[in-house]
Amino acid sequence: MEERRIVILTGAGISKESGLETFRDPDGIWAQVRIEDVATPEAFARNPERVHAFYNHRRAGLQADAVLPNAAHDALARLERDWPGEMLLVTQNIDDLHERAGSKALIHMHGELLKARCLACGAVSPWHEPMTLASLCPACGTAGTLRVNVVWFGEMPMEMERIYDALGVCDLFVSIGTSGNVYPASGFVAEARNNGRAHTVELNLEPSEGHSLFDEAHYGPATEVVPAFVERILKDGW
Ligand code: BJW
Repeated sequence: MEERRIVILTGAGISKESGLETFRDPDGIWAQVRIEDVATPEAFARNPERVHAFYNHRRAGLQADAVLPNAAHDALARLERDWPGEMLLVTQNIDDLHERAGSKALIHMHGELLKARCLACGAVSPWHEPMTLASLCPACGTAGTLRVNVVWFGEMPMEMERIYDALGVCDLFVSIGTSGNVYPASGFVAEARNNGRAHTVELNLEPSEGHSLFDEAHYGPATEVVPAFVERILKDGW
């Protein structure tokens, strides 16, 4: 059991109880704004102020005092610390709650809200303030060339080679708090199954799009089901 490898995928549901909105729940972000207005390269080219405003609002929300890692983020950080084998945490979330909880082996496949990318020089820099068309790139000093460092529809998610390598050799794949609507993350469970040895587990509030592909599932709030699952894995494995 000691050498066994774990890959965990998280989505917006894990941060819901920290006070951040999901996307596709009835009260979620996509019920308030249209994807094509804020989350595509075409939207940014057409109306950068609108896209900046959308992410400025979410960036301020993420930095509110009340938004903190919850028991599910804490449990995954503990699993990484205490698991004797390898563990990779892949998050679709652009918040920083996993790192604030202490996770280290972490990939933000859809980018990070608290970073800016310069379209002139390519530099990625920490960014905590509102972003405007007058903002200067901290690396090259150019004005008007910054965008939030996230992955919009039609763009390639980050570090895909490293993710597929880990899925190809993992013994346990756990999907947490994601609806399974967005490719390529929605295909990770099939990729893990195809390696011929992975046990696949879904932890979510409700069955996701791909629920039938999981060997095991536990439904409930992340702050309850994730700590309980981590406790069991550390004690008894799977
Ligand atoms: C709880 C809970 C609690 C609630 N406890 N659980 C047809 C046309 C055009 C494009 C496509 C197409 N078909 C496929 C595509 C590709 C497209 C895609 O998938 N579109 C679909 C919508 C159809 N994908 C892409 O374009 C991606 N790129 C790509 O494919 O490149 C090509 C390529 C890649 C790899 C290999 C080869 C080629 C890029 C996708 C970028 C997604 N970007 C966003 C925005 C990021 C920045 C931002 O945050 O603003 O990422 S969209 C949004 O969805 C965000 C999320 O990360 C992502 C996933 O959402 P998530 O996390 O699943 O949230 P929800 O709300 O959907 O679900 C929450 C779940 O939690 C629910 O199940 C709840 O029940 C649960 N929950 N409370 C536990 N307390």
